[in-house]
Amino acid sequence: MEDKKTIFSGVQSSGFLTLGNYIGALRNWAKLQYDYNCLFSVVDLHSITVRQVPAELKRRALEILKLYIASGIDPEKNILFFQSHVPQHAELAWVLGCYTYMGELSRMTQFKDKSTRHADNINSGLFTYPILMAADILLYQTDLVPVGSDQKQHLELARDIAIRFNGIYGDVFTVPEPYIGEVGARVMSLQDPTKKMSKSDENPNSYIAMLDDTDTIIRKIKRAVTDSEGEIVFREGKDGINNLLTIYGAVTDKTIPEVEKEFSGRGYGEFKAAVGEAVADCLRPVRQRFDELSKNKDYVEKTYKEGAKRAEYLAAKTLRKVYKKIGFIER
Ligand code: ATP
Ligand code: LTN
Repeated sequence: MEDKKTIFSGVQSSGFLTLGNYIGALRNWAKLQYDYNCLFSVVDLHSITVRQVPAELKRRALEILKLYIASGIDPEKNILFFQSHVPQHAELAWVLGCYTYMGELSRMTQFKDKSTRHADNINSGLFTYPILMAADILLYQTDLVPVGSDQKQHLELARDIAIRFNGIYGDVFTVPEPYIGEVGARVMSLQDPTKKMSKSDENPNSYIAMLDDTDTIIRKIKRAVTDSEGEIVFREGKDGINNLLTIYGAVTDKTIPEVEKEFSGRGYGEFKAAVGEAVADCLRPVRQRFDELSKNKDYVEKTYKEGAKRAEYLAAKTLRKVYKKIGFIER
C-alpha cells in the first residue's frame, strides 16, 4: 500500500441505503480515495444482530457493494469487500472480547436502544457488536474512521481497547481517530423531521432510497411533513423546512442562505417540487451506474473477490502479530 494514512468504514447490510447514507457517507467516502488508503466494507456479520431473511440479506449486501461503486468509489483505488469473506474479523473479535469489560459494553447507547426496539431478540451479538466493530478497525491499523455522531461511542471503545492491548503487549495496534470531514449534512426523516432519516424505518415515505425512481422521489418529497407558516427560511422549530433546505443545499452544492434567497417569497408546493427534481437529478447517475453494474455480474464478482484477497492479506498480518504477542504457538 502507498504511504498514506489508512481509512476504514462500513455500512451494515440491513436495509435499502437512503439519501442520508449517500449525503452523510458514500458521497464523502468517494472524495477520500485520492488522499488515503481506503477500505470500505459491507459489514454483513454485523447485520445479523437483528434477524434477517437469508435471500434478502444476500440481495441487499450485493446491492450495497454496487452502490459503493456507483457512488464513485473506485474498486481499483480502494479495497471493497464483504466482512464475512475475511475470517480474521471474527477471530480478532474473539480475542478483543477478552480485553473488553462487561461494564463498558453495558454503557453503549446503541445496545440500550436496539434492545428496547427488539425486546424479543436481545442476543449476545447485539451486546458484543462494538467488539466486532473494534476488530474491523484495528485489523487494518486504521488511522481514521469516518462515521456519524451515533458511532462515536463505539469508536471511543475501539480506541480504549487498542490502548489497553498496547499497554500489555507493546505497540500492536494503531489507535484510530474519528474522521470529521467537512460538516456532513444530517438528513432527517421526511415524516418526522426530528428523527434522522434511517434505512431501518418501517415507513418507506420517511426516506428516499438511493434507488428510488424519479416519480417516487418527487412524490415522497411532496408528502414531506412541513409547517403551516408558508415561509422558506431556516429557523428553529421549522424542522421539516430546515430538512428540505439542507437536502436541496447538499444535492445542489449550495449554502442554506443561497437556497433561502432562491426561494424567498415562493410557496411550499413550488419549493417541494424543486427539491424533488434536484434530488432525482443527483441520484439519477448513481442509479444508472448501478443498473450497468447489475448487468455486469462478472465485474462485480471480480471486485469483491479481489477486495477480500487484499483485505485478508493485511488482516492476516495483524492477526499473526496479535497471536504471537499473546503467546500462542506459531503454526
Ligand atoms: P440503521 O437505521 O439501520 O441504524 P442507518 O441508515 O442509520 O442504519 P448506518 O449503517 O448506521 O445507517 O450508517 C452508515 C453511514 O451513513 C454512517 O456513516 C452514518 O453516519 C451515515 N448516515 C446514516 N443515516 C444518515 C443520515 N440520515 N444523515 C446523514 N448521514 C447518515
Ligand atoms: N456500526 C456501524 C457500522 C460499522 C462500522 C465498522 C463503521 C461496523 N463496523 C467499522 C465504521 C468502522 C454503523 O452501524 N453505522
